[in-house]
Order: sequence, then structure tokens, then C-alpha cells
Amino acid sequence: GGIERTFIAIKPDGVQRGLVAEVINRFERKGYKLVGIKAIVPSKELAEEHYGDLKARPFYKGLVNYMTSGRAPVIAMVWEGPDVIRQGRRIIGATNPLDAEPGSIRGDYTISVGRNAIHGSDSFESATIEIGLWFKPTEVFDWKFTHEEWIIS
Ligand code: DAT
Ligand code: MG
Repeated sequence: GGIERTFIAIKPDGVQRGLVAEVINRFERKGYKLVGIKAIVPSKELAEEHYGDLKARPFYKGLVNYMTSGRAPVIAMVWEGPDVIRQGRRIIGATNPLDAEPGSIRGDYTISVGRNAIHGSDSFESATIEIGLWFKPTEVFDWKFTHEEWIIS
């Protein structure tokens, strides 16, 4: 796969559960590069736009409320590397934690689809849109691993 960027967000339940370091560790130790990170309580507008394709679903309102409550922030991140969009989805696991493989974040740490701890973009198109929604261009950084040759050939 080519070098890509994806939007990964630890949701408020993941922050409450103390999973921030664990999530970062899994992406970082895999060899992916953290090019943007911030804590943010999303506005209703941002959360609604982020989940705009789910507007008609019965859980939409509850989903937006849980993302925007401010009872914990969202940890928003941009990760970069070969095939990071698809591989990020594998690291996260299936949407419903009851279907998520052990070894994935949702498979290891969550039980309920309404509290599945983490978001990851599902395609190049959604990654591009979501990074643009959550981050200003100046909040995403171009940088190189000095040891890149030991990760990617
Ligand atoms: P994913 O987060 O794996 O991309 P999605 O885009 O289909 O999954 O849905 C976005 C989020 O909406 C999901 O992470 C949790 C919530 N959700 C999805 N299906 C749900 C359901 N049946 N009941 C409650 N929440 C649901
Ligand atoms: Mg999705």
C-alpha cells in the first residue's frame, strides 16, 4: 500500500476507560507515524457532520450526544503510513465489539456497539473528509522517522 493518512479518534468512553496510551501504543509500535493529535470536545455541528451518513439511524442522536457530552474529551489523531486506513480498521476491530477479534482494540477492551471506544476512517475518501473536519492544516505535521529505512522498504 501507498503512504496514506487516516483519522483515528478515541471516543469519550475510551478516554474514561483509560485507553489513550494503549491505543497510541498499538499504532505507534506497529510502525505508524503520529502526524496530528489533540483533545477536543466536538461541537454538535462537528459530531453531526462527522456521522452525517448515519443521520437516519435510530442510534444517531444518542451517538452525537455521547460524542459531545464533554464528560471526557475526544482524542483526535492523524496517523500516517503504508495502508494505514485499512490496517487501522483491523487494529481497531469490527464495529460491534461482539464481532471484533481478540487482539483488536474493540475485541480486547469493549463489549457494546454504543461504547466501542474508538473511531477510524473506513476509506480514503472518508479519511480525507474527516481529517479536514477535525484538523486545521497547521495542526498536521510533515515529518520523517530518522529510522524510516528500518520500518519501510
Ligand atoms: P465504525 O465506527 O466501525 O466505522 P459505523 O460507521 O457503522 O461503524 O458507525 C459509527 C458508530 O455508530 C459506531 O462506531 C458505533 C455507532 N453505532 C453503529 N451501529 C450501531 C448500533 N446498531 N447501535 C448503536 N450504535 C451504533
Ligand atoms: Mg464508520
